[in-house]
Amino acid sequence: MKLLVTGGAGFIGSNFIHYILEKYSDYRVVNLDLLTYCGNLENLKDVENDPRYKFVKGDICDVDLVNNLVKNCDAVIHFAAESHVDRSILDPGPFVRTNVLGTLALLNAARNNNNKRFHHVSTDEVFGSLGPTGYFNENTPYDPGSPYSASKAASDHFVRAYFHTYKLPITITNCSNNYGEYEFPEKLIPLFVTNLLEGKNVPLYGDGLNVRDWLYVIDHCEAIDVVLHKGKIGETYCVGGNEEKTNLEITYKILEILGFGKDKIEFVADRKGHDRRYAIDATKIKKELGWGPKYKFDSALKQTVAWYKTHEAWWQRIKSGEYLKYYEAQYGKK
Ligand code: NAD
Ligand code: TDX
Repeated sequence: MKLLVTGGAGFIGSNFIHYILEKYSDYRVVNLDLLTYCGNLENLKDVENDPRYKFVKGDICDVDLVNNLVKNCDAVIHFAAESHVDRSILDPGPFVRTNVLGTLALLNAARNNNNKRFHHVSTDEVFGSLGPTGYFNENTPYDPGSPYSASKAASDHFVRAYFHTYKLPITITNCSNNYGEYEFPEKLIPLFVTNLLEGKNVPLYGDGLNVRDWLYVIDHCEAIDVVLHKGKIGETYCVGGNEEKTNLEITYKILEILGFGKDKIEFVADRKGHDRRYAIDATKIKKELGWGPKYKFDSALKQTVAWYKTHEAWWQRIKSGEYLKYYEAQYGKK
């Protein structure tokens, strides 16, 4: 099988490419990535010479390019996105462009090339915010709160509309917060870990009591694999780790692993429109496809923290703003 993976140089996409190449010796992967600020080919250094893997630098909004790439693949696994909520609050424009128009360009390419199989990677944030009880499931109405989640919700609607209208063979996964290796250090866990390793404080928004459900990235990759191969066409699957934690709890765990005290916590102004709680009921994917998370939060968090400790050069290059120079030296001018 030949997969077109979009956004494969990002956090989840690079983990997915490693996962697929390790699991399926006869699969080929083409990675289409624009290498925006968070796309990083260093994440894929160990597969760059693998004859089953090919990197194409390009934009998912480039209609001709995506048409050619989609034509030559069996399935599209669509990760590429602007993914950071705080950036979407500062400037929603790029989120609409990539997440909505880019998805549309890929859908049209899939439709124009014999209705190619299309898997769309989405988020639980499209459902909005929960109160202290209850869970999101596949029937929860969409109620996105941030420009990021609004753009992801719009892309989900287009994907579903292409199934309804054109019978494009799609599936969608709506997943909770991922953590693990290669996550860009602007998100909660890698930001806090690397700040502490640099001797800095950790900026906790508001009262620190917002709740997220956390899933180790390899469990997410496995869920996508299962849906790609066994999922029912036209269906959505909610994916979660059943590991609800407040941000304060996560912070305490990271402080403990790294041997720091609570004095490192700096309560800062809250995120605008900060969703209070996300939680996923993943019964459908468990019952219908037999998927469930294999990793436990405490041990996988320790493993993740250990990775950041041993990969200081990786995140230092990003955090010191050296990444662009590094990239150009390694791979030529952008
Ligand atoms: P990321 O920000 O780490 O990576 C995104 C990748 O997309 C980068 O490599 C970037 O260069 C690329 N990209 C951006 N714009 C592009 C464009 N126009 N053309 C081609 N490539 C482009 O994101 P991530 O955390 O790996 O998330 C991947 C997907 O999973 C996203 O669709 C996101 O909405 C979804 N998701 C993420 C999480 C999470 O916790 N991180 C949870 C659920 C769903
Ligand atoms: O500095 C911080 N301080 C803080 O308190 C940051 C960066 C975050 N937070 C809080 C905000 C959230 O309640 O931590 C929580 C997690 O924040 P992020 O890591 O920014 O993730 P979130 O906004 O929950 O979104 C993530 O999960 C769902 C991904 O970025 C999305 O792409 C995905 O769809």
